[in-house]
Amino acid sequence: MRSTLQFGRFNYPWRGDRVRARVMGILNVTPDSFSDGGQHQSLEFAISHAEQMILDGVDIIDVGGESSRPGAPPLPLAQELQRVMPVLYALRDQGPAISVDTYKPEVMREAIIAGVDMINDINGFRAPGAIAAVRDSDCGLCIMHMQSDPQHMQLAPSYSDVVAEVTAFLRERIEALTAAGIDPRRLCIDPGFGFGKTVEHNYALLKATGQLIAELGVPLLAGLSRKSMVGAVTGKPVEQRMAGSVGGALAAVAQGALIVRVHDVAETVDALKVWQAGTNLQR
Ligand code: 7PJ
Repeated sequence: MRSTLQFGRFNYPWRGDRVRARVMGILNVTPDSFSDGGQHQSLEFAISHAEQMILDGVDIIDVGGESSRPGAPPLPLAQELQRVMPVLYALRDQGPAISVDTYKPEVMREAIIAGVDMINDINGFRAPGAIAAVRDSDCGLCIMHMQSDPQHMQLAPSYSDVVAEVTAFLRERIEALTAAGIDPRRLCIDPGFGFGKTVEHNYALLKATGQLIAELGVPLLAGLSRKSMVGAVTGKPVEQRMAGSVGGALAAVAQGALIVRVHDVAETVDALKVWQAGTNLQR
């Protein structure tokens, strides 16, 4: 039975009665978004944000240097390394698991040297060299589905059956990774909310959480924090989507998601604690 997710220094049961849903906190290291003080200031800001997430009870910190919001241009390799690597080294021994959000094989290799526990690839390890970069490590691998690429994905998302197509994509990537000799216990899957999907596609996938897990036999990570699918239902702008995002995280966990990727760590941790105390989660 493959009933634990094994990644880096960590081991999470994801089937049976010892399951506890985990919170992945989003740490964006993108200087443009909050400061004009350049490299040093963005490092300081990232570290203090991470320290707060640790106080708030985060399980995994997901460090990303490239904005993958719709229409965003790609970030050159050297800049991504410059942003992300100092943060990975600074956070490696602070307690939580460390993940890096990247689709570049060169960043994956450097991050593995720095000792990250997980690589979170919005591109599903499709880049040439991505599988080779991660094969001989023990880090976890989050395989996300994306239609098209960040610059074009929201122009005209189109599926004849979104759940079937995302399932088939994830199955193919699981097979590609395991065919290269990668232990399936290192893998988790992610339907990729907002990545080449309309609001209807996103909710069809959220409702299919249990089906994706059952069909693919791999734990699932759900990332819908502050996304437009939350705004579409609540009518709220991005800065007022916290409660809606917590509701979405609970909907995913109720259907068997193991990890939720969120901006609002404290609120999500509290919601999951009460959720867990008030339910008998059996999967
Ligand atoms: C996701 C991600 C997601 C995973 C981003 C944002 C956009 N990685 N990276 N899943 N989203 N695995 O956070 O709004 O949904 S960047």
